[in-house]
Amino acid sequence: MSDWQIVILHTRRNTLLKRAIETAFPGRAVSLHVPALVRGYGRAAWCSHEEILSYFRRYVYDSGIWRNRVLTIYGDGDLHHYTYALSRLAAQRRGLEGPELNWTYFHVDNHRDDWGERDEKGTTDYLNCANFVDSLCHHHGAVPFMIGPEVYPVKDSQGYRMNGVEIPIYSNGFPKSLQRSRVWKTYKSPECSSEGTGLPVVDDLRTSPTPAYLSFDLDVLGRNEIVTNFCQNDNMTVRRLHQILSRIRPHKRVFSADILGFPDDCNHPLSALTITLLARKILGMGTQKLLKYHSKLKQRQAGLVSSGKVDLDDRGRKAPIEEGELLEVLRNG
Ligand SMILES: [Mn+2]
Repeated sequence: MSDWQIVILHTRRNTLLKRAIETAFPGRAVSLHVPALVRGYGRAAWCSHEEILSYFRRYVYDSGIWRNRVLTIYGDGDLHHYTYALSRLAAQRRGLEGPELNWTYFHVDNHRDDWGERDEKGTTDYLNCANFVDSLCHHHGAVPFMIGPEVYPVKDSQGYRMNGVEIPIYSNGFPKSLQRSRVWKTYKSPECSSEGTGLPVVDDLRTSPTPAYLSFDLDVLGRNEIVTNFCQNDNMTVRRLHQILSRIRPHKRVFSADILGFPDDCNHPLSALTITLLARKILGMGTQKLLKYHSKLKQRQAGLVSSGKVDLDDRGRKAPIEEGELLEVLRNG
């Protein structure tokens, strides 16, 4: 736990998330105000691979901080392709480089983010939040491990093919043993969905590379747990994510991680608590006490929903606690 550092990238001054994380992790969190991340939204949403890397090398990377394991917490779901640079910086620092396929990239997300239009070599010129995962694997030598509801039997059983390189795809909803079975080899439909909450199979965790980077897009969680700016997976709770992490941890050496998906202009203290709980689990800290409190708040919220006072589809919805109460609880651990 001691060699983890938290870096918060925020695009507005003094966000709820910044206040919550700095309170929950005193002395361990560094905040970086990076308004340029969303400057000219259209441009930020589509960047070349080199633009993203050089931006992060220049404005985000700090050789002192990145000597440690880094948990980066940043921005809303439209920015997920920044993980392309964050995972690269962390992997490079540990001498993990492409094209050896020597580390595992865990993509924990309600969406796969590996759908883009590609040229005949299988590569793409620009990155955005929906198309970066296969580029990340191809350029940085990572093997993808998908945690979430989206399963693509044909694509998954073939793996990524880019520039003649084949990269296997692992998934909690579609283990390798199933991918190899005759039923699936002849399965023609490109897409099917799972609940997304299955524990990854031990055999898959053993055969994928041991060094691992974790990326959590918070839309993998249900609307009871958190507010995001994308459609969410109501089957998933933060408690279940903890179980999935407990399954992964004995088989992997996690070298860094990121969490994103909570919009910077969102004021929803229950969401900040959910993120804190996920961060504590990633850092290997205890979570029982806060989980109990979290459950209590979700019950309170369910009451507000059933009486019609709160609508879970409303992104500006009221939380079952005020920020002051949350910070007090976080301060006391
Ligand atoms: Mn995503």
